[in-house]
Amino acid sequence: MKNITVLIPCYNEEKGISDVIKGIPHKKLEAFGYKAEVIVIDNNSNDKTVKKAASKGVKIITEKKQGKGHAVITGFKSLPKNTDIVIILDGDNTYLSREMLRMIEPLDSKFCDVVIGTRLGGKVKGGSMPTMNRWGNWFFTFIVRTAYKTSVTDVCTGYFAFNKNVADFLAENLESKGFSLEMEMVTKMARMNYEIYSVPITYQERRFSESKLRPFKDGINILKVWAKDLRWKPNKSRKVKKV
Ligand SMILES: Nc1nc2c(ncn2[C@@H]2O[C@H](COP(=O)(O)OP(=O)(O)OP(=O)(O)O)[C@@H](O)[C@H]2O)c(=O)[nH]1
Ligand SMILES: [Mg+2]
Repeated sequence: MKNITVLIPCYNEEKGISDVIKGIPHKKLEAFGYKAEVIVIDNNSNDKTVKKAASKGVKIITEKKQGKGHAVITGFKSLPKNTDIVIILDGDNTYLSREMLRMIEPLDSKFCDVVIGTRLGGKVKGGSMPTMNRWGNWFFTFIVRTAYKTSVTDVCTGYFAFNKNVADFLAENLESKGFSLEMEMVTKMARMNYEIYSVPITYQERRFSESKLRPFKDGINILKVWAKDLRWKPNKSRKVKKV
């Protein structure tokens, strides 16, 4: 049996979190030899996020420093020792936890080190991605593909699967506080020559809660990280274990 740890960063997601947790296909995963543990990383939510997650019996970690970046980095640092595969998944129920098995297969078959769930190469439902965000996502993906020579097809996605050694590398090397996290993960993983590929996923409309993304301000921060990491170099003394 291989152990999967699913990290779900949340800030005021009382309307989405239950469905995200309920949708995790434990039976199907077990049939394929995986056991999944879920960790919700809460960031000072002032709604019923924690109560709802707790009622589903998952582990909850509290991160005081606000921001998705802080939450995910804390998640990476809190992984159980026996974890083999790490999944990150947003808590707003815009990504489908039931599509998880597809995220894992390329890791299991040693096709790559990291899997990105691609919305741009998958299904973008209804009004889930406003035009400006869609343009932004295509733009960021294009500049990463050209400058970092990787084949990723959706840099700003909220659905990732990593081999544990990559998650350990990220735990030590990430600095993003907020929404530049995904850009920082992809650019640094590309700099480390980890093999990153995408599988198509569904992106559905956020139905109840508010988006925390501020397209212009966060867009600038994402671009800054892209530029900064062009000069980022891995620590030579670190031995990189790849697939
Ligand atoms: N822990 C924590 N999670 C956060 C914070 N901000 C956002 N998140 C979570 O990160 C995920 C993505 O945030 P969203 O607001 O959905 O941002 P987005 O998916 O880029 O934007 P939309 O397309 O509008 O949904 C969600 O699960 C949020 O709850 C934060 O400050 N702390
Ligand atoms: Mg979202």
